Formats: sequence, structure tokens, C-alpha cells
Amino acid sequence: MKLIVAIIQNQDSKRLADEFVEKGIRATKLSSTGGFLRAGNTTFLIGVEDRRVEGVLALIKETCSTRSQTMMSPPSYDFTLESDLTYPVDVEVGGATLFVLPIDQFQQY
Ligand code: 2BA
Ligand code: 2BA
Repeated sequence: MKLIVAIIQNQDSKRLADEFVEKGIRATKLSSTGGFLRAGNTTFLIGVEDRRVEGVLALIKETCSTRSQTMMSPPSYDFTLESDLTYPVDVEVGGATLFVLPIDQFQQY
């Protein structure tokens, strides 16, 4: 068995959760925050049998989209420069960041 940790964008989370229910894939949804953008994203924990891992990853890939997000650049603290104002920067946010971990034990009481 494997634990898939999937960090995805909030916009895709409802659709992905619906897909999991429809396909009988058990999952837990957590609200999370990206360390860089400091914006909300969604983390799914999905415990699955080894043979289902590839199918789950493919489902996540087809459900979640890459998007561009605008953030304000940090202000420059070099006061010798005139450009000490913040300015908008486009950041490409991936459809999903995935980790697949081995599970030593799976128990439910
Ligand atoms: P939920 O996903 O909200 O599921 C609540 C209960 O609904 C489950 O209890 C189970 O009895 C039933 N259930 C869930 N998915 C089902 C499905 N596809 N078909 C039929 N019945 C289904 P538990 O199995 O005790 O799970 C309690 C909570 O533990 C789950 O809440 C979920 O958040 C988490 N969980 C369970 N198995 C998981 C797994 N393999 N991976 C990640 N999280 C899991
Ligand atoms: P954030 O940390 O808010 O990052 C959002 C996007 O900003 C990233 O998209 C990446 O394109 C960019 N970015 C992040 N850190 C950067 C840096 N130090 N310099 C320049 N650009 C940077 P993704 O790579 O698709 O990541 C989306 C979200 O997935 C991240 O949100 C974070 O919550 C999570 N994530 C990505 N890689 C991770 C890792 N290695 N470990 C844990 N979480 C990760």
C-alpha cells in the first residue's frame, strides 16, 4: 500500500473529490497553504493499494490544471535603487505536486 500526498489548487479540489467518490478512491482532504505564495491550496491524503497508484496519479493529472497566478514582488531594500516599489510578477502554479510514500501499516479501528 502507498500514501499519495497530492497538493493541488483549490479550484480543482471539488472536482477531484467528486472523481474520488465516483471511482471509489478513499481520501482525506486538508486545507493547506503554499509556502511561497502564502495562498490557500488543498492537500489530499490518499491511501491506496499499490496496483491502484498509477490510476490515481493519472486521474489527478487529468483533473488538475496548471495556472498562472500574479503576486506582488517583495520591495527592494536597496535604497540606492530608484525601483523600490513592488511590482506584479506572474508565477506558474502546477496542477499537482505529488509524493508517493510507502505505508508500513494500515489499520482502522
Ligand atoms: P470519509 O471519506 O468522509 O468517509 C467516512 C466513512 O464513509 C468511512 O469511514 C467509510 O465507512 C465510508 N466510506 C468512505 N468512502 C467510501 C466509499 N468509496 N464507498 C463506501 N463507503 C465509503 P472510515 O473508513 O472509518 O474513514 C473515516 C475517514 O478516514 C474518511 O472520511 C477519510 O477522511 C479517512 N480515510 C479512510 N480511508 C482512507 C484512505 N484509504 N486514505 C485516506 N483517508 C482515508
Ligand atoms: P507555493 O509554495 O505557494 O508555490 C506556488 C508556485 O510558486 C510554485 O508552483 C512555483 O511555481 C513557485 N515557487 C515556489 N517556490 C518558489 C521559489 N522559491 N522561487 C521561485 N518560485 C517558486 P508549484 O511548484 O506547482 O507548487 C505548488 C504548491 O505545491 C506550492 O505552493 C507548495 O504548497 C507545494 N509544493 C511544491 N513543491 C513542494 C515541495 N517540494 N514540498 C512541499 N510542498 C511543495
